Amino acid sequence: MVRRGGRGGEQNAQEENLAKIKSPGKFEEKRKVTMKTQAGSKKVNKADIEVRKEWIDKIRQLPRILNDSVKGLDDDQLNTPYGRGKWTILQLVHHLADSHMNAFVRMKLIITEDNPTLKTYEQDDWARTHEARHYPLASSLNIIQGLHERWCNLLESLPENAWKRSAIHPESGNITLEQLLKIYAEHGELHVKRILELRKSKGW
Ligand code: NI
Repeated sequence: MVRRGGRGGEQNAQEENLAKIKSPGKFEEKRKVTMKTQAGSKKVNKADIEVRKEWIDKIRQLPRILNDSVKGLDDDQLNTPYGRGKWTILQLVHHLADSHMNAFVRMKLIITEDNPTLKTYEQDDWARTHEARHYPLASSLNIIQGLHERWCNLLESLPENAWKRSAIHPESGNITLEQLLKIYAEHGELHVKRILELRKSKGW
C-alpha cells in the first residue's frame, strides 16, 4: 500500500474509498455461467464463485479502508455521532469489532456443526457499555486487522458444498453461510461509508 503524505493525500484516499463503496460490484450483473466441479457430476454456478470472491475481497479490504477512514481524527471528532441519536465514530469502530467477532464465531459454528442455532445479542447495548463509548479505537482496529485475515483464510479454504450449510437465526429464520457472507461483506462497508460521509459533511 502506498503511504500518502499530508491531509490532501488522505482526503483523496477517503474519496477513492467512498467512490468504491458506492459503485456497484460484479454481483449486481450476475452472469449465468456454469462449470463442472472437480467431481464432475454436480454443476456449480461460476457466477456464484465470482460473487463470493468479491464478497471475500470486501472482507479482506475492510481493515485498510477502515484505518484510512479514521486517520487523523482527534478525540472530539471520534466522539462525534454520525447523526442525531446515532453512534459516535468510536462506537462504530468498536461495533465493527464486536459484530465481526460474532460473525466469525457464527460462521465457524455453521461450518463445524449441523444447523446450529445462532446466538443473538443486543448490539445497541453492546455499543453503550463504558469501554465501547470511551476506550481508544486502536484495540478494535487491531482486532479487525487480525480477525479479517483469519476470516478470509477460513472462507477461502471452504469446499463448494460448505456455502449452502445453514443455521437457525432466532429472529430471521434459516440462513446459509453464503447469505451471512454477503451480509457481513456489506456491513463493514456500510459503516465505513457512514464515517467517510460524516467527514465529508464536516470538511474533516
Ligand atoms: Ni452495524
